[in-house]
Amino acid sequence: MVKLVLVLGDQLTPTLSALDAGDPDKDVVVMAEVADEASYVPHHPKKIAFIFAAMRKFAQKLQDKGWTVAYTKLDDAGNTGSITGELIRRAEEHGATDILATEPGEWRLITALNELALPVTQHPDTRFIASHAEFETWAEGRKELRMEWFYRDIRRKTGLLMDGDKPVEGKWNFDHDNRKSAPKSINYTGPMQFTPDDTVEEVLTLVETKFDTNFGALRPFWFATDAGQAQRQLTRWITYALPHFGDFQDAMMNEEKFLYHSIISFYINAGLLDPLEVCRQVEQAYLDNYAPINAVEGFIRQIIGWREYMRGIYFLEGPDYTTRNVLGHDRDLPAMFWGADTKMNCVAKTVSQTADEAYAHHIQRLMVTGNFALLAGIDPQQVHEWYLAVYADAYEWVEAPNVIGMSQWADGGIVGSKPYVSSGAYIDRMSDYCKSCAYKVKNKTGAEACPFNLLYWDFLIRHRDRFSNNPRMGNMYRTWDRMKDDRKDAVIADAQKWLDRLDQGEAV
Ligand code: FAD
Ligand code: DLZ
Ligand code: SF4
Repeated sequence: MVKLVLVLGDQLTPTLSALDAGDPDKDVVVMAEVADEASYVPHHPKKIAFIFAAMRKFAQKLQDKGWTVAYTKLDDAGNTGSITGELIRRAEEHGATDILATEPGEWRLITALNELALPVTQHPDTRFIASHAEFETWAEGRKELRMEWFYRDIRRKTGLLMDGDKPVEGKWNFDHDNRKSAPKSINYTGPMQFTPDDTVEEVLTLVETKFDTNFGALRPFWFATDAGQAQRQLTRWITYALPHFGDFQDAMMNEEKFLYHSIISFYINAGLLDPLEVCRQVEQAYLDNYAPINAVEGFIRQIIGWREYMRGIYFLEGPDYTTRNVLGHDRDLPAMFWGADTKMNCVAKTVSQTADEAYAHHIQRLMVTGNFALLAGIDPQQVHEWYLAVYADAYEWVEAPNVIGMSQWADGGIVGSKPYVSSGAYIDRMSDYCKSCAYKVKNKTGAEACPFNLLYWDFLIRHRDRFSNNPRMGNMYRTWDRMKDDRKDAVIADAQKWLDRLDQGEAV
């Protein structure tokens, strides 16, 4: 009996569990570009183009290997517009009665597949290092789910950077060495840029026609769209940038979008690169004495630590995770997130590079746009939908814990023991943004004061009851308490004035 094998746009991996469970001689692979997936948030055009182009190339690869692939293009006549609709249509067409799937990375689709009229077997996504059961076992009975402890278990499990049962060089974490501020210049020209071939060009024309009002620039389009190209980017990065990755991991620069970052999250998350294999290649650079331990450990921790941990949290916490709003924030996301004018140089730079590339690095996401949204009290669900839309690596399983948890503290501290908030001083220390900003980072009050300086205190005071007993935040409150009353009054009044202008739609 014929079965359908569903392959989603972020499941472009030859060893996918659903493909392993199918029979290339009998079964039919279903892949579909559908309106529902392309519009559940207004995805960045580069993200849509990347996924469609990579899907088309992956479908061709499967065909070359002997699979029958029922591929639906977005503008095909008969396209039902949803994954479930396409499964039903293809089941009728091929007389299939069963569907094999790999568990999607979003509750919405998991539920839709569970509710389908046809029987669907959802196989575990074995591209991750920790299974749901392993994460649940690790989490069980713990008071706090701190990533660092989970990460150590995964180091032991994979043997990465291990010397027997001890971490190499005697330490698990070298983050202390990874906080250098912005250098004068960067000795790396960024990710490999691929000229669109005929397949990519056809997709670009389609995306241009159908998604012309979405936020972000489609062209120039330079992403890798198959596994070979993605590996070339990884090799280029290991060769030219990895040795510097650790040092400048947290730095931000006006004229540098990519610094020494790997720019492989699009590719890993879509399935073009295998996370463990990526880590093994990076570990090899350390074993060959090519890259220092702080760079290599820092990078491997992002993948086997943070990436796996975020997925664990998403599935542990369940479908309501994205709606959490422990701090009760309800301000609308301001137009500056969609490219409207702002005088805040750090926000303007982060948003404009996001519009250009569907990419911003971790610290820009966390300490510029995320920090601002949290301090200003923006509705976390709107923040979540923005991140899900604008970044080419954003799928709910990884985006939501990063945004709802790490960045907005809307989950009440499951991901972060304290909120990631800072005044302008942090941004000034880690970037060259403040030098060319209309605001003055040294000013703590007044019309020219950096808004981060005002909003930082406003946030801490608004949430004093919740945070003043947090041992990691006591210093902040002690600093506030030592300030003169007239200074405190000025900070809070100026913060309110600034927020009022934001609410009135002024280009603040
Ligand atoms: P590098 O800086 O070179 O890091 C290497 C790799 O580590 C990344 O490719 C990624 O696979 C992994 N990684 C690093 N940090 C994280 C993390 N916190 N969570 C998961 N993986 C991580 N990452 C996504 O993949 N998708 C998202 O939707 C996403 N949303 C984010 C939202 C916020 C508010 C924040 C603070 C972070 C978010 N991240 C997300 C994590 C991180 O910003 C990106 O993984 C990283 O910027 C991708 O760029 P890179 O490949 O150059 O990464
Ligand atoms: C993100 C995305 C987009 C834009 N389009 C499609 C699509 O047309 N077809 C498809 O199979 N997948 C797409 N995706 C990826 C899915 O949204 C993703 O599989 C789920 O969000 C689960 O992670
Ligand atoms: Fe951002 Fe404030 Fe610096 Fe301006 S002064 S770039 S708003 S941190």
